[in-house]
Amino acid sequence: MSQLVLYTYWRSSSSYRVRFALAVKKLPFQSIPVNLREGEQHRDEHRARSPTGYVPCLFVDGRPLVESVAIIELLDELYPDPPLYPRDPWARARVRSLVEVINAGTQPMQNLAVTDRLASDPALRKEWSRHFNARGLASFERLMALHEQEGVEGRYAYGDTLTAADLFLVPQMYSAQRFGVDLSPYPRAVAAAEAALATDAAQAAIPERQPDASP
Ligand SMILES: N[C@@H](CCC(=O)N[C@@H](CS)C(=O)NCC(=O)O)C(=O)O
Repeated sequence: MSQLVLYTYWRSSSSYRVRFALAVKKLPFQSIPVNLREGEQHRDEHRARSPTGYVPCLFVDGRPLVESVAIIELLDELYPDPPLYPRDPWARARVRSLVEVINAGTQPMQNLAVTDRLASDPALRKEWSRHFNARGLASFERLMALHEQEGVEGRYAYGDTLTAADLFLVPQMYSAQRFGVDLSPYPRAVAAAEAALATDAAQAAIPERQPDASP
């Protein structure tokens, strides 16, 4: 088994995705916190391991990798059981589109790098993040409805097995709640996130259970 070291921040939704993946695959890892509130992500020593200056960054046997999608795909290839993507090409692509709605279309808008540039007023920052979280969840909900029309059924984001789509949805739902998004227009996404959150893997990954969590 590889030695896994995760540079992470408890409230980082992208780190949450990777912790969730590691837990689904029952992979033990060492967790090293990078305090984003204190700007530790901007230090040279962090940039040396994470060229983007972001978390998460996962070291696998001493080799660093950034970007949660790439990290999760690598873990899925190194440790295929249980799989995080379906085998069928269309189902796989459907899961990837759910992943990208969050990864590319939602989370980047709430990132500190964006909101720090936008405004210092906390209320304005919160309203901005709330807007883009709601917009992203609306897309996710509509995609789930489309998949339903194609016959996809089950308690999770795509069918009855946890997939990468759940690993992205659960942390985004956590962010949406933090930003005070009204979740009532997104019943499919809410139900899927609740089902995924009830799993042991998600419970192990939740922000408040991480060693660096603070009030
Ligand atoms: N696309 C990247 C996003 C990583 C990212 O945005 N990380 C945030 C925390 S969730 C971060 O480190 N932000 C620090 C900053 O903006 O300064 C991924 O999926 O890993």
